[in-house]
Amino acid sequence: MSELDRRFPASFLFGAATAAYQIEGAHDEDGKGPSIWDEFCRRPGAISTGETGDVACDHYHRWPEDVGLMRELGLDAYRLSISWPRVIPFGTGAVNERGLAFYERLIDELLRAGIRPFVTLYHWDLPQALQVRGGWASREVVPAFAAYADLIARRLGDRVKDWMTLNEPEVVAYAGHHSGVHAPGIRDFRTAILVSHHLLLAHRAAADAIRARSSEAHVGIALNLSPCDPATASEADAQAARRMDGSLNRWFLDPLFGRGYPQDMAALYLPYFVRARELEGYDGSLDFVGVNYYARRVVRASGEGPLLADRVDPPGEHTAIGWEVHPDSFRRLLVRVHQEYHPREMYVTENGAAYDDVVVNDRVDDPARVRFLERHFTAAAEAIAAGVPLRGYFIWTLMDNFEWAHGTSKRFGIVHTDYLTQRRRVKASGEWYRALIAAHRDSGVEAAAQ
Ligand code: IFM
Repeated sequence: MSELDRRFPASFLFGAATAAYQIEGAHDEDGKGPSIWDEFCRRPGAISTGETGDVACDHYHRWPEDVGLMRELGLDAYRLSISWPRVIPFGTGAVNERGLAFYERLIDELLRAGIRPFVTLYHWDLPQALQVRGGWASREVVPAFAAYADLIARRLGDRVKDWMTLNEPEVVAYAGHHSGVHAPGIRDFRTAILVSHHLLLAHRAAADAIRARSSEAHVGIALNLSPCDPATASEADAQAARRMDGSLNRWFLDPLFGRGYPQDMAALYLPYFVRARELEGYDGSLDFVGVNYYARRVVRASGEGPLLADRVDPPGEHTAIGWEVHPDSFRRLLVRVHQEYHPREMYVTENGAAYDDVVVNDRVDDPARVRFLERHFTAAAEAIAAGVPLRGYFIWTLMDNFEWAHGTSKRFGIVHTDYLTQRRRVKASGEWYRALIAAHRDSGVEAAAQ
């Protein structure tokens, strides 16, 4: 472990993350309403394996065992999301008490196990009833999200202190409304831009609602961020990389840190409608920024698409989902967010890798994932040494789960899920993580004793 544990401060939180639709299953149980993913998965061809998340990891029924696993791994914190249609089946109006009770039980059990819950309000499962009314493309979604946030903060805010409003608004906007590879499967760039704007407004409204209910709340957001590098030394590629950076990173970071939309991007998007003035005076007032990092983007100029920029697949090492392994970009990204935006606190809210894991003699050996994690934790430690206020790190993901358009074909877990039996097996990477966390605890104890 090369003393990796000693490179994190004593208070550092080692966690793992999941999302409701990817693990819970029980898609229509106990009064839950349908979400856009329940609907999307039923469209022929939407999911490469033809699966749905109807059962996923059956976490809705197996949560005591799953909290037991977290305890066994020694996690300090667990990032989960709440399914909006499980607690408000039609998105607005009547509350489903049985759905809320599920999250109350889960959170109580986490706290009993000494695991700090970090709760995401929106990890992509919009109530289908809201989609019928226009979904994120409709302004109506903003007060609806604020009312949902108010309900959750009122009912769970005595026990949950750490909140993320949205997971990866960029993916919600573009995968959901431009490429259409995610629910609701819309393919229209203008809609995607409008959705990104509503997401930012909804973030702010929800943050205000949470803070109004709980003075101790610590509110952030989880953003998918990546350095964007030009494919060649040409000026055209440098500019294309800058546009990609504007769309992926700055379009969200700048407004959240009170700077409004980046001017270069607002000018580029003008033909597609930007209500930039609505963000005047906007300050996302984040207590922390959550960074979801998987890979950098390598970009070249192109004659097509609104950004006139294409992603290039660089040579080198890749994971089973085809993403480049590039830990130094992770360090660069963390340092950049700190130096350019000065967030009070930062968390890695997701980082991890998909590999084609197999069970052999009842064990899952995943040396490539262990190596991936070692290199990325090392990059995070280097960022901390450079002054980044990084407070915790959530591995994506606790257990193999429903990987959206890839179904269950991509395994990111540090715990293996056998989807036929629902048996969980801690992988070698899970054992590696358990050892890292235990060593970190011991080194903290030693430091305190000195
Ligand atoms: O599984 C997803 C997660 O829901 C959001 N961030 C990326 C992960 C891997 O694709």
